[in-house]
Amino acid sequence: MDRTLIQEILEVVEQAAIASAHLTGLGKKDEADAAAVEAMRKRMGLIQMQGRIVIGEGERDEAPMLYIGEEVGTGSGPGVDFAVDPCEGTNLCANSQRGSMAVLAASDRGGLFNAPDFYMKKLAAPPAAKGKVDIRKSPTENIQILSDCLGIAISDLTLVVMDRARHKDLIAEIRSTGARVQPISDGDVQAAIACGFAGTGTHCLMGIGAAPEGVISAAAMRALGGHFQGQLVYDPAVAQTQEWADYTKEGNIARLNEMGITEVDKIYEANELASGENVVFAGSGITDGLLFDGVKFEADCTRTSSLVISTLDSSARFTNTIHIKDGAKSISLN
Ligand code: VTB
Repeated sequence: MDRTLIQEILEVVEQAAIASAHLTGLGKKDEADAAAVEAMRKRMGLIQMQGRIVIGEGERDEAPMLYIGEEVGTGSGPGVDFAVDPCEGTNLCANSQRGSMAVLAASDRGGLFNAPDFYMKKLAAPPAAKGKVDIRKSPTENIQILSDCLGIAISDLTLVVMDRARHKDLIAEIRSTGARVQPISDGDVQAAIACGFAGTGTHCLMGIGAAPEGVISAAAMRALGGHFQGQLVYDPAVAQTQEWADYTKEGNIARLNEMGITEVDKIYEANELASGENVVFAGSGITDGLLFDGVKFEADCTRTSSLVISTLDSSARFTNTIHIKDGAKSISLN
């Protein structure tokens, strides 16, 4: 991978965000996702690379585009692996709520963990707490460590947790320490990455979300120098999700084993989930969020706000782009 890829990847997420944004607030989450997928794939097709989807919309027989194993790009050039989530937070997008975005992570061939479509227990924290907090420790211990590392009183710490039945005890424990909980309905990728920057008001992400998106969060946090750990969740009693109503713990372990994951309780560090020599994260807002705004449609242009974090040049670029319409007459500065 080289630096020219940064600009290309930015355009990929911008195009996906614009496509989904046409459908925000219409209650059509599948359509919003499909539009983002199509736009992302189309723009990826123009990049001089031998691209490959390692995390995408699902297996080949269940997803027409951006399926796992799909080759993307022109077919010549560097080998690049992608983990994509063209519309992260589809419910947020469908309901025009804050925090949906088009995201992806890219790395050199073999540089992203091929996460199964399972759940993942996650811990994200700022760079100052990297390697100090630990997913093996209790939430109470980690909150004390966070407070010490950040120099912020426990009562001033805000921890983001997805608002799910499975987190009832976690939320109660966090509150018992005196720290604040910000429950979110969806979108733990944005919450994880927000921990990587000071001033976002988000100091930590704890709890269980989707595993594939954990790889995207890990790539961003590795490039930022923040803390991220993940551990696969295979017990339906822990995940407490309707989707696993007919699954058993033993069956899930067998599924993981079939995929080659035998150490099912392994704790993955950010640099194991995103292990390539270089990693790039890119996200573009569909709706407004913590890190950047969503797409704005105007008479003469469309505006996008995005973030690309890259180890290629150790940068985090916040970018506002004006996409000019044919015959535009007046484009305001902002
Ligand atoms: C979603 C989504 C998150 O995890 O909720 C999902 O909003 C899985 O959790 O951003 P549920 O099945 O309980 O909804 C994420 O996709 C990412 O980890």
